[in-house]
Amino acid sequence: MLHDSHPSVLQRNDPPALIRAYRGDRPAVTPVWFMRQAGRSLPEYRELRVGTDMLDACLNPELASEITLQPVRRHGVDAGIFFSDIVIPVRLAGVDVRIVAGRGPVLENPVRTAADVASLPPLDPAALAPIREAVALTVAELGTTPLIGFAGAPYTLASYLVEGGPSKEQLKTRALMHSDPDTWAALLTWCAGITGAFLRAQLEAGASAGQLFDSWAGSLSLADYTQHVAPFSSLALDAVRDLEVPLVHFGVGTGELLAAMRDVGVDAVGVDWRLPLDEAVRRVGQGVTVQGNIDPALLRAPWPVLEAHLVDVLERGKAARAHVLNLGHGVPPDTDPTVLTRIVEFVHAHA
Ligand code: 1CP
Repeated sequence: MLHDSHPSVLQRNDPPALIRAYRGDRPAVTPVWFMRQAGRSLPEYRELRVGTDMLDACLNPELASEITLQPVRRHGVDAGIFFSDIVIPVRLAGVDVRIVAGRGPVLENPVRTAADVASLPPLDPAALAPIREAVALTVAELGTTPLIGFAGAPYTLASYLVEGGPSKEQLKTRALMHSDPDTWAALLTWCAGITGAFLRAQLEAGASAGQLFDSWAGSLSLADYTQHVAPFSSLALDAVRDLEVPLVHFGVGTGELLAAMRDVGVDAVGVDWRLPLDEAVRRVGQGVTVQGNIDPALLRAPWPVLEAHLVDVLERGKAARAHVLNLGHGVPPDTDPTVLTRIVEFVHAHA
């Protein structure tokens, strides 16, 4: 019967290694994928993107789907990650945000006052149609390889809205959190709503897992994170909990926050390169899977140096209930993609 061979049915009966690992059932071979595996490290990506604005590429279903598939074909990774951006739901709500090459998301009018927050527009669910279409196209092509959907966590999204662009320490954002807690709560509630809807659209269209990127949460104290940020990350994930797909929570420099990030209610936590995985496991316990944490800097080291690092990461990952190998942050744009393929081959051969 046709519907018996649909990928989601196959996955329910015999889940792929990645989904098993996220759920805590350690597969024989460690699954591997790379944050930012789609993108500028691939010549085929650079070629496809010529003449197309970043956010326009994300909203073109055929293009977004093809870019998502490129690294899966090339590297044989255990998952695709949907090609999009955390600011896509901001743009789809009608906020003027652009991605400036070499810089990142930039807003014409930053959101800083109670009046700015009150005038943020709602996200019309119909606007998510290109996302649903791109995911459906991609899942159909991927067959049994799972697709990971993702969204930005409310704090990281809010930091772009308040700062107006990329920022190292998010000073204005963290000042607003303390100076005007009501405006802060309204802003993070808006972010949670749009980002939760963006993630839900991907999961409903066929993505098999969801990753919440709180990339810049590492600049927060544990107290600020717990009080002013975590409740809104949890709210964003409430939008998808009924779908019962595995959820992953990642940030950079979040060693001190890992247990609090786990407590938002996820199946796996992503760990950057600063904290050895066995120490991360000591902090989060056996109730979650860990994901990480190759140092992206070592992608340019001679292979024997990188191989020794890989072995170390794989061995430390054995402290966890299950481990998904990834980088500690995204693939740097100037990475030699053949190194990524070699990592996948090595991890798949390493029991
Ligand atoms: O022209 C280009 O190629 C633009 C570069 C680029 C790409 C390829 C941007 C701009 N976004 C993306 C795609 C993207 N963004 C993906 C694709 C899927 C994949 O991983 O292969 C994902 C998951 C994101 C998510 C994203 N966007 C995050 C969270 C992940 C992370 O790296 O921490 C963040 C913080 C953004 C904002 C953003 N978008 C783009 C850039 C350069 C940035 C970061 C800017 C900054 O440092 O503040």
